[in-house]
Amino acid sequence: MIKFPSNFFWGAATSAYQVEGGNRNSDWWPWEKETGKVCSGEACRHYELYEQDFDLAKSLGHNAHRLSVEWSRVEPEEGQFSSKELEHYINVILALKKRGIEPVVTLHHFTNPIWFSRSGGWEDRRSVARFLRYCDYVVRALSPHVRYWITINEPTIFFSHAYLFGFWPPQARSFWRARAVHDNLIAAHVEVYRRIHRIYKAAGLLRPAVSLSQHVSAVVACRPDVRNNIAARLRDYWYNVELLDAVMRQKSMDFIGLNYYSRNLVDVTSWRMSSLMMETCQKGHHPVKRNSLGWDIYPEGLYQVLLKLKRYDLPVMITENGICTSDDNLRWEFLSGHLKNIHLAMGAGVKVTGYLYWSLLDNFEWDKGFTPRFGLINVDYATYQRTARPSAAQFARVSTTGVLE
Ligand code: IFM
Repeated sequence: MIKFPSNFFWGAATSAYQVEGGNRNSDWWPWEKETGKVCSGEACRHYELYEQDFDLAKSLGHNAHRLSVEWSRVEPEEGQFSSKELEHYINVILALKKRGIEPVVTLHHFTNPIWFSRSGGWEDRRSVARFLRYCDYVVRALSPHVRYWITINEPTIFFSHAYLFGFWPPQARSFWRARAVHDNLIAAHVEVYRRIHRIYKAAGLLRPAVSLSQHVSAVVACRPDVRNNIAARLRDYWYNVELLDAVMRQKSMDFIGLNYYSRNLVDVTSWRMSSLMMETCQKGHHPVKRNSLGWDIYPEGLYQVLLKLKRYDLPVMITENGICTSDDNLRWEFLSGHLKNIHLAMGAGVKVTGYLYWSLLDNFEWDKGFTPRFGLINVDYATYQRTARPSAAQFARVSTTGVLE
């Protein structure tokens, strides 16, 4: 039996674009149509059904919930803010608070307003001031109700997928463009971090806790030869550590928001940069179970990552961890396996403050569409009917008692 602290945050995470539906002013919306990808469309209709979804979260014993504000709703045209949309997010936050659920609010989760993308996006140095202006507007309004903020979700995934590997809009494949975005995201995070603290201080509010959500994978050399070891070190630095180090140097993290999913099993066949950066074992060495997108299930990696983060000497909140699968027994195996490793890491001195499963609902998984099912709650996309999965009830037993049997 494993016991977690009584003040532990238990819950799930979502992001606006993936669940709300109807985000027409976001850059993903036209991109889906231009590229012939699956359209996010109505997504889960969470924009209308959020009360019902939070009732479910409450009934599942959640005491925290991570959500994001969709920038393109709040500022659909440059400098023109929508008080109606802001009001919506205030109501969403109040709906959580009414149910005794602590909101963890993300200000940027992959999507941008169309006007922003068309005027240089994150490559443009003006992006920092633009993002700050939007955050200022949102934070002033939500600050009386929110203590936990995530400035930017998975900045490393964002700039690599959108600017380096060309998977997501604007589908660039350029090291230098990605680098410019990387630098601007860091600057934006630091500015917003400072602005949030200033706003709370001026209003005499309790000190907020501000972070970003960093995607960290367990980088493991398949065979420990020189080339694999070097590639593993480089990858760990590029994808996991560099950005974290940069924001830490600027003292702009009150806790670490950690998104952990899988391992990266390094097996490189050449010294080419692309191999060093991306090549993984294709030979089925060290086999483990996988999720429906083919990602390795590797719970011990979470323990390894948490121990690495210990050097920053900050509390860690798991802001995402989850599995897409059609096998709900596997979901529980995944979840309980990761919880065990969190507990082990806590025993080894890592201060973990909460666990937010990705995701509360099945949702729009970006370029992969609606097929991957990450939810504790099944969404029937024909009727928008929600049904909690058995794993959600198993997780509820942990979240309500703090005990994992
Ligand atoms: O769905 C995404 C989320 O938007 C960011 N983190 C990873 C999840 C699963 O791919």
